[in-house]
Amino acid sequence: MNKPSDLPLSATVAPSAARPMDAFWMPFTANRQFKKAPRLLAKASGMHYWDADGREILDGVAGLWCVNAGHNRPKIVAAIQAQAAEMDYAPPFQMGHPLAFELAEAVARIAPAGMGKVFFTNSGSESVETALKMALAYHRVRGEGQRTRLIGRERGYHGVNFGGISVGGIVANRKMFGAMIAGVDHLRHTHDPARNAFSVGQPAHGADFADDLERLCALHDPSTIAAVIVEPIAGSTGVLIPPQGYLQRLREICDKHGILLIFDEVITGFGRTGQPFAAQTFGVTPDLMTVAKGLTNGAVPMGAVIARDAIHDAFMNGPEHLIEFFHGYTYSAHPLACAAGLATLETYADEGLLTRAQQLQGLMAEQLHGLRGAPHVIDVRNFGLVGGVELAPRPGEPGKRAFEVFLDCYANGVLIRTTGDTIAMSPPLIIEPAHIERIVATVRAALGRVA
Ligand code: PXG
Ligand code: PLP
Repeated sequence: MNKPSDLPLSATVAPSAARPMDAFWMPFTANRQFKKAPRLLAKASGMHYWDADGREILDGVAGLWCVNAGHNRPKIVAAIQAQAAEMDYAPPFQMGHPLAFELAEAVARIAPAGMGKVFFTNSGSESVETALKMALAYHRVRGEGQRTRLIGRERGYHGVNFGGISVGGIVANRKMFGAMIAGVDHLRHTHDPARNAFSVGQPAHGADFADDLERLCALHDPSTIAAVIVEPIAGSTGVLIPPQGYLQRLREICDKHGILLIFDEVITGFGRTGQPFAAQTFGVTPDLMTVAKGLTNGAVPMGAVIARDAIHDAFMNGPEHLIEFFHGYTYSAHPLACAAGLATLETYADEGLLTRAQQLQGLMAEQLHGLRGAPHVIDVRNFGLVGGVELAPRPGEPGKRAFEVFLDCYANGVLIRTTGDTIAMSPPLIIEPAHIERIVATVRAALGRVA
């Protein structure tokens, strides 16, 4: 019998009329609008998706910033299939399986020096909750349990669980959910279009935005602050590139006051910026790093917190029979995810993908900044293989113009992502120059068509 992937799409996907859509409450989706005109993906390979009608769509966002090696890569597919047949599940508490240890070693090998400990989760959101708890507990095991405050940043996205939305700075993700966790404050964001619009790569102005942390230290007293969490590049709030010197300054202030620095590398991890992690690209080593997405190429849900050895070691001092960190998930280090992760890291290494953005970022920058002057464009931002194109909002209808650009591009066979009125691009790292040109040309044509 044919494998499903050998069958024509018409045989694998029933016509939409036959498929009721009422039961699925879709995440981060305008459900009623979507169900009136669904966009259903059915198949994927390399740089492309195919929709339910067999139409080819060029993937300009690596799924959702996660499919860094491109879709359905043979090693990854084979590893997941083989592991599913060999051992479906192994309990992660007081038990282990070899692939979990192998994957942790493989992740530690590409992490910044001194960050050699890997705690597995199942998503970016869970990685954030884990890192925040790790930071609080770290201070407590060292006798500084008074450090309970967590500092996030305006326009930060750290997933959707309670800790993540509390330190996060996206109003829509917070306003419906009450007071959230207590003892959280926020740095101001770094977006400064008046000085930095159309910057190529890192903006020149704004290292001093990091001094906002000194203001919060003065307000709360630094001895009450456990950790600061920021995305090296903010993705979900419209691709905000750190100003030159900003991350260095944050690191210095954290060091001065004994505050842990957490980089949320869920989007920037695994090659997006031209090094395995943005920490390496920007030359700033955090204390904890949250990752997910590209860890398994999006093929099986998995995340991780990568910790400095010294943080892990601080927990390892009680009696040996006691659990050191009361935290973990049923599916931490799931065998299928570990198999996918190992095959993903092998694929990245085989093809040099973790540094490939270095070769393509020049073309990416040139193409993206070529959109300056196109209708509605008020800013272009880029770094590595990430691009953001910000549009002037249509008066009274924030986000609608960008969403229409998204629909127009999709109709013309290119998948992009929009957040507010910013178009985001984050293609698989296997992208070829002609694909970059096609994505940008499709966006340009769409900009010419939307009102
Ligand atoms: N931190 C960061 C920095 C993220 O970008 C998460 C945490 C949460 O990961 P999970 O796996 O729980 O979703 C993310 C996720 C978008 C978009 O359109 C980005 C994300 C998720 C959904 C949409 O930019 N990033
Ligand atoms: N809720 C209940 C009742 C549970 O028993 C568990 C785990 O055992 C959870 C939630 C947490 O689930 P997970 O470990 O998949 O995050």
